[in-house]
Amino acid sequence: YKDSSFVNKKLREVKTYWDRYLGHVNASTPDESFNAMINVWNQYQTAVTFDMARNAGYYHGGLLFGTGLRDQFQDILGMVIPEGGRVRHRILNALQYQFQDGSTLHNFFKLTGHGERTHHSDTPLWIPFGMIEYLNETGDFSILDEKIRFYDGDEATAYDHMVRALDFAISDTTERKLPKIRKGDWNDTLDHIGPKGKGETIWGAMFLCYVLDKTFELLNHRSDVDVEERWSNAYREIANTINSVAWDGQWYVRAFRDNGNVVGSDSKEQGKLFLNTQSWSVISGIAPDDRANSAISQCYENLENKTGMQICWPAYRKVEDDMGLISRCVPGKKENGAVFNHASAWFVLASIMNGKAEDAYRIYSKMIPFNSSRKVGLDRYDTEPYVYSEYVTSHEHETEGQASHSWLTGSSVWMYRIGLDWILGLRTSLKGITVDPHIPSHWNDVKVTRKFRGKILNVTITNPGGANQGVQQLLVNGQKINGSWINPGDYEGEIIDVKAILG
Ligand code: IFM
Repeated sequence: YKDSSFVNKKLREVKTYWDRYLGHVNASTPDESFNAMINVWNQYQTAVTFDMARNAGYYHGGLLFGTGLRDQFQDILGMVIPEGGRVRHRILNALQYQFQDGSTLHNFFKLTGHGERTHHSDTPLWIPFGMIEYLNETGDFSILDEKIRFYDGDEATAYDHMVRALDFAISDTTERKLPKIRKGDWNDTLDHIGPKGKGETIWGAMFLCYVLDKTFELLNHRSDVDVEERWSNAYREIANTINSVAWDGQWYVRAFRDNGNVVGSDSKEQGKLFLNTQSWSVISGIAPDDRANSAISQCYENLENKTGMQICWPAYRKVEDDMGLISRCVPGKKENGAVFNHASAWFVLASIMNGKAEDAYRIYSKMIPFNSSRKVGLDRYDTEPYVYSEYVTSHEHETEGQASHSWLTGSSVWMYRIGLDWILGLRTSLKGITVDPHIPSHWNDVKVTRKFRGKILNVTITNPGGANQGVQQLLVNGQKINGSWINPGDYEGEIIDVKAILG
């Protein structure tokens, strides 16, 4: 780097790399904060998380403490759009940490190839989650035939790894067929609810239903009738059980402890209402309409803060030994009642799915770091105002509005994909991509460019009647199409022109 022409060459390469990377998605809406996040900062954070933040950073040394399998499979959500090949490699690499019975290590150490088997109940389920996301984006079914060794020997195809993960999760359940929470679920701080192997996770049950549902298109595509029948039955049985035992009257409870004592109920003094079981009751499709409406409304009523949604309320102020770390965290921070961005993002998704696009956008917009930091002032916000942080302190603590753990959070990829897939509405599946926006009513004339399976989609959304959702007309290359799915392979040329009219 002593030679300036070499330096200039390298700088050009860096610029070319980022232009190509960021060139996969570009949105133009009336909200400049939204555009700046989707077009630049969100995508940048996705890359930093994928390559760096999980290994070394301000808060976490992945090389030292291990890389989480659950985190790996979510991180691909953002990266799969520009770098499908790298994601393919990462999925196959992660599968080597799975056991023959379908269970997995919870985390692994990149430098040694070893890891820890903690028995977090959700970890195996992120395998099918990530696999389906990869297939939806790329349509590359060849990954399913790749053979990978299990951590305890023998090998099987990636498809078989996926089937074993789900079969394991279905079998690791209590007598009434609810997942055992064991060492925790997505929420790492619920680590003492089920040490005896009896405690149940209701969020985990909903997540299991969601992942089962996510696989049906693939099972159908492969005509895997036996598995489809087995898993459809499992879905129905678990969904029915949730609805018969986990409805608290106004919302869904969060879990049951080893001794059957409920978590997340109005009857409790602390931790009455947990955000995740309300969001996932909708995302998983298990909630009947009246319950879904009540669960979502209760969240707006009790959990909305200046910077997003609080993860639970009221925060724990007394230690509960049969809850775990959550009740030892500072009230209003971390999983103990902070605005936990990852969970808040899922609420935005649920709220959109529940038909509340306008309210959902209010929450989405509050969470955009430019806006959160503006509300409380940079001195209070503390972290980079263009990066999602794991959490922002809620009103339950005197330092309300203080952010922490920037870069190191799955919320960034979820905010990116909820913005792209649900607000702008460009959702992928095996059969292609759909245009189904859920936007604030005052947005008219939105433009999005998105690369997808070797094509460039130039999408224009017009909204003459000030609607939130509902495409009245979809034109592809000037032709009105029936239905809402676009298979890019059906069109000649690299550029596909799409016009959606809301009404
Ligand atoms: O789900 C976890 C994640 O794996 C690590 N950070 C905290 C999240 C919630 O507990």
